[in-house]
Formats: sequence, C-alpha cells, structure tokens
Amino acid sequence: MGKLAVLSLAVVALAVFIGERLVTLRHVALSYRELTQNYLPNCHLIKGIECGSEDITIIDDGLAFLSTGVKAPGLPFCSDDPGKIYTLNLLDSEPKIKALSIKGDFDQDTFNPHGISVYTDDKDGTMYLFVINHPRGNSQVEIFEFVKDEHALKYIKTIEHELLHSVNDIVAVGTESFYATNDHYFSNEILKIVENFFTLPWCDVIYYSPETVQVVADGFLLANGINLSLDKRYLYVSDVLKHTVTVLEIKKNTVLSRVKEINVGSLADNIELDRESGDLWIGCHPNGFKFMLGDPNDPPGSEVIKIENIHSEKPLVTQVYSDNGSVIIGSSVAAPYRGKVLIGTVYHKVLLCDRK
Ligand SMILES: [Ca+2]
Ligand SMILES: [Ca+2]
Repeated sequence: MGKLAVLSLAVVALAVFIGERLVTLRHVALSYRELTQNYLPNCHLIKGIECGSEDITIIDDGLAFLSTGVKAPGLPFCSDDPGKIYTLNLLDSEPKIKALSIKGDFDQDTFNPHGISVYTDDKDGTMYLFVINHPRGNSQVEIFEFVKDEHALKYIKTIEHELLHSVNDIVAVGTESFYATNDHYFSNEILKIVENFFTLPWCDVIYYSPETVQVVADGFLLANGINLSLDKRYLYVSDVLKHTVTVLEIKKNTVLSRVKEINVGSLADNIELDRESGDLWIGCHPNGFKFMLGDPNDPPGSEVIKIENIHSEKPLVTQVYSDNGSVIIGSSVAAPYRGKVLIGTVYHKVLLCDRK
C-alpha cells in the first residue's frame, strides 16, 4: 500500500474515532434533552448570593450551611473574591444569610470551598464542619469547629493526602474521619480533559482516618456527591457522567459492598437526605454541555430529583423541580427541611421553596 493510502486510512480512522467520541459525549452530557418547566410553589431567590453555593447541608435545628464561591478550572465563575461559608436559618420567617467568621491560623484569601459535611460528636455535642478546599487549584480537607455562640468557625486542621487529589464532596463519619469522592483520576488539568474525552471509569471514593487512608470504591466515570443513609449503614455516591446514584453498604469503615445503582436520568451532583423519610434529594445538571459553557444567552437549566424507597425492590425516582435557566442556573444541590428546599448552584444563585 502506498504512503498516501496509509495516510488516508489513518485520517479516516481518526475521523471515525473522533465522531464516535463526540456522539458518546453528547449522550453522556444529555445535550439532546428538552427540559420542561416543573416549578415548586412559594419560591424566592436568597438575597446576597450571586456566585454559587455548590453545596448546602442542613442540621437538625434548621440551620443551613452554605459553601459559596467555588472556582473550578474550566467552569464559569463570576467573582475573584475568596469563597465563604454562610448560614441561613430555615425556621426564621424571612431567612437571611449570615457569613461565618473564621478564627485561627487559616488563609482566608485563598479559601475555595466545595463539598461540605457537618459531624456532631456524640460525646459532647461539639459540631465540626468539614470542607473540601481548593486553594491555588490544590485539593485538601479543612476541619473547623462550629462555635454557635460566636457564629464562627474555629480552624482545627488541614488534611492533605496523595489519595485526596481531586476531591469534590465529603461526608464526615468521625471527628477526624470521612469518606470523600475524587471527581477525576488525574490532577493535571489537560489530562482531566483527556480523561473525560475518553469517558474513563477511573474515579474513586476514599476513606480517611488518622490510622487508615485507602480507596474503598472505584469504577466511577465522575464521582461527585456523597452522603450517608440516616442509619449510617449505607453510603450513597452520585456519578455525574453515568447519571446514577450507587448504593454501597458499609461492612466496616474500609470494607464496602456495592448494593445497586439507580439511574436518575440527569447529571447527578450533591445528595442530601430528608431527615424524616430518608429520601434522597439530588441537585442535578440537566445538560452537561450548557453547564460547562455557561452562556448567559443560552443558560444551563436546573433540576432536582428525589429518590424514595431506595432500599426497596422498586425505588421511586421523581423530578421535583426543573427550570430552563430563567430562574436558577446550574443547580448542584437541593437540601430539604420540613417541607422546604434550598436549591444551590455552582456559579449562580440560591432558591428557597416552601412546598407547604
Ligand atoms: Ca455534598
Ligand atoms: Ca459536588
């Protein structure tokens, strides 16, 4: 075969390969999806948050913690200001955000908070806030004590580890132990794009304690949200690019067994639980391409999915809310509390709805 023929074959093979990848990525990103509006009653935007509240978690007494202002490479963001943690009391008649001050030797100028989790120590009731932080593009976990009387976070320590290389979300299971998801295998930004282009299932879940650090689950395309069941027996992990939530049973801290995978039909991000029913509420990205582009003239929408009876034979997956981006752009979390739900976004606003 002549050189020209070999070259022509190579070009055709490459074109076919790239074409196949683009078709696959379109499916993975759900870019063909048409979203119909499905609104909740009594919704209003929370004043004071314009640049994202990627993760939100609510404690028993109705106090919500909001992780705001995350900046991720490749994603739109609207402010250079450092991130902040706010609270908002859902039992107030007109809930308002209030920034938590940070005390101790902590670099607030590079604070870039992402996933969060609250852990209460049964022994003395002390509450700890665990925060995924990306200062200067790094990945690390910050542990703070929540000092309620002073409305402050007291800095305790930073945890860095080679296995915590691209951490996205976290669920604390002790005063110094947690599970966390890595949303990429590579840390290098270009290799991350390659990883997504080839849709490699190389993401994992890490268990961390001062004694042990190890991978406890793997095979995710893009592991993202993580949370515990109310009885703390199961771990739930969302896979954005697979549109699923995986249920893992905790046999021992470091021994998990895969129970099932539930398709939610959307790019699933953070998972929060209804503290009464145990239902999973998932902030989702209905269209991955629009989410990455963040074009204000053709904005990505928002979607909230609920999973009921997840441990039964037939879990019920329903859409609770959807919007084409005219109200709220790029939802990443939906935290329920007694009939209310707080919907947060990666780089836009926060919506509070009261379903009663
Ligand atoms: Ca989370
Ligand atoms: Ca997340």
